[in-house]
Amino acid sequence: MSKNKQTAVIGLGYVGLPLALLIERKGIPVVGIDSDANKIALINNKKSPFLDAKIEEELQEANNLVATTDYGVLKDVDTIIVCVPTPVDENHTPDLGPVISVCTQIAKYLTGGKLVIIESTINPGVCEELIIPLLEKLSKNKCGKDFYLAHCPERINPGDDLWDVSNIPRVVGGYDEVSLEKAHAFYTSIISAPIKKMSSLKEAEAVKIVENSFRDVNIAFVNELAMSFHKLGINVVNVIDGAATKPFAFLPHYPGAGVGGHCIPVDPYYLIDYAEKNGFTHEFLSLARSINNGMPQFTVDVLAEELARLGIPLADANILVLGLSYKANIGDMRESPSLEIIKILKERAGKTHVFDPHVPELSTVASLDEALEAGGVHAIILATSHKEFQKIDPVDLKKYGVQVVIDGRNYFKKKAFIEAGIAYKGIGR
Ligand code: SAJ
Repeated sequence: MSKNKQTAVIGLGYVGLPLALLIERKGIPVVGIDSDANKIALINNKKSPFLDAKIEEELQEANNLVATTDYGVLKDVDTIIVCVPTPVDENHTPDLGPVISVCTQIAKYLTGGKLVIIESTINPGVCEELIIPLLEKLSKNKCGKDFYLAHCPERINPGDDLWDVSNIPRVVGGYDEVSLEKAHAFYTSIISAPIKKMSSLKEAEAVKIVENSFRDVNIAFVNELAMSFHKLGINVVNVIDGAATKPFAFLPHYPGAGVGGHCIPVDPYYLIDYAEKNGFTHEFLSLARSINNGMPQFTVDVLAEELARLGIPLADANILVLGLSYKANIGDMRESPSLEIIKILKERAGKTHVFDPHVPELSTVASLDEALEAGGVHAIILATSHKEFQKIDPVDLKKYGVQVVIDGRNYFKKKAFIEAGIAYKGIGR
């Protein structure tokens, strides 16, 4: 990949911005494009559009990254990387709207042998059945001749200090050999890990869906165990840790209040939907999704059970939910189980307060102390295991009248809560 060629990264979120910063660090001229003018202004002022210390730091050092809302810059680039979201709607139906609208823009500039790489997570068939026909129709150009197309599914683990865009192995598939080689050469020039060539676009599209469906079904497995062992009085976490002493053929996952994020609870639906359209019903993937989607309800049911034991109807109880984001130590609320828990509490409980130090703007109290000092909190649900919650002292909670703690991430030390006289329940322990 010659150094003086310019690259464009479209979509400057959790995937696109770290990628654009990596490309810049590798000395390849890069321009970032995003439809959100506020995000562009922040980035051009070296401010991260989302809470991420690593991104803040990298932005400070990036002197050659330009961000813009103007797709016109595409006429001067030779590699275009698409990193826009591929969400599902409230009925879990895949929404390729962002990909389609970006491709509609790209098609205006698709001359001179440009390479288009799709990083967004898409199901098998999207490149060949939607993206390439759209690009060819709108640009009146031919893939494999006037432009090239590859798929390199994003792999990012928000909040992970060890694995990041520069060292996570990737897979890549191409429309044809030239597309594949071009994309493979590009990623090999910026990533230190192996880049595996897949033998088709469909295989590359399937890899990401499969790796995340694998995680979703494994989480559903332990979530179902947790609900069963809750009845049986068996500590499921101890059992999983026991099984994990087996040095082969076991991969521990842990039960919790639900599965959130932009990947795990979303990606399986892309395969479920595409397979259904092609005559196959993924019963297992669908069942795993419904088990995981049911964990917020299970968490509130356990709360109601514990309050009832103390003679407190849930409807009369004031609840404090700790954690809004879907994952510890980041501020991302996409598909967060906390939101479902809060929705259920608003229908069934007394007053509901929320505190997440990573999402202050949506917290109803500025701190845990503020919620406790206001008095009247009967119970706490820990929905996200932020490290800030580690220092919570059950003796203090008891002093403020908290009677029940439901540990949605099995994060706290159960014994300390029981010794403080607080009714404690985890998820399956
Ligand atoms: N979760 C559980 N039990 C588990 C693991 C996760 O309930 O044992 C829940 C989490 O609380 C969270 C959700 O599942 O709500 C997703 O957690 P995650 O750790 O999978 O976090 P993500 O969504 O950031 O997943 C990313 C993904 N990366 C990509 O899609 C490229 C995923 O594939 C990675 O496996 C994951 O990071 C990772 O390994 O941490």
